[in-house]
Amino acid sequence: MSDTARELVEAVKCGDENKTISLVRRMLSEGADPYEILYGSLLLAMREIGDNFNDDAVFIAEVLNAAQAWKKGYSLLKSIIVDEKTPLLGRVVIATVEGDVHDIGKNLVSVFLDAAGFEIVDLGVDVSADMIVDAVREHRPDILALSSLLTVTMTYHEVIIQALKDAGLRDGLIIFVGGAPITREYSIEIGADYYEKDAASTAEHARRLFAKKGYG
Ligand code: B12
Repeated sequence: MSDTARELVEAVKCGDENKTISLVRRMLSEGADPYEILYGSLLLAMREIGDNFNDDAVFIAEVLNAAQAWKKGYSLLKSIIVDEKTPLLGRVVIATVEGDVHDIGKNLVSVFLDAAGFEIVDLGVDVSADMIVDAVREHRPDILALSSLLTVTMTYHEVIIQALKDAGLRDGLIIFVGGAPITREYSIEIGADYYEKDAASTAEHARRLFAKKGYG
């Protein structure tokens, strides 16, 4: 890893937004690959601070500051990654489920789906089943992508799927679920269509589904 890449990891972990922005800008101007910056520094920083948090080495406030810095860096990369667009494959409604405010993973899934050629309707975090039913009715997405990071909120995916069935909106809708506590077995149990473990594999899977339909 280069000195600048390591410096960026530390800047994110310290929650230093200005330094994060200037280092990302510098790396881009020096020709670094945006995906390398994303995975090699920004996500590594969040993994490291997550591990520190798990080991009680940092407080939640520090994680939150790091997440803010992460967002700043990521917003600079997003426009570049998403600029490399392919033709529109379909529409995705995405949300973090009710009771859960974790959005770093969800945002990453959005960016990758966007870059793969999907139109994204992002409902944000802490989204209720009613809000999702309304959004599906309004936007008629091809894919609904649901995220949760807490074991107490992962059960809410099932509530959403039931609400969609009750509203007569489940048929024809492809539902992806994901987030750290979710497993493939759980996704099957609750009647979702697919589970994916990360943003890149989600985008690749979705792209393949739609390419098969002749859109890709
Ligand atoms: C950052 C963070 C926070 C930040 C969130 C900031 C933000 N804007 O997101 C803040 C400080 C707000 C926070 C708060 C809390 N947190 Co927190 N947080 C984390 C932390 C450190 C990192 C999570 C993260 O962003 N990971 C990086 C991203 C990129 O990974 P990811 O989310 O897993 O996403 C990837 C995949 O899962 C997948 N994916 C994600 N979504 C989707 C969706 C679909 C459809 C698909 C297909 C795939 C997919 O693709 C993503 C990208 O590759 C984790 C610990 C850890 N090591 O993971 C704890 C963690 C998730 N938090 C935890 C807890 C307990 C909390 C709090 C309850 C703490 C508290 N006492 O207040 C609150 C909950 C608030 C709430 N109501 O939601 C626990 C959860 C434990 C559990 N099993 O339930 C964890 C695991 C820490 C721990 N070990 O205790 N947290």
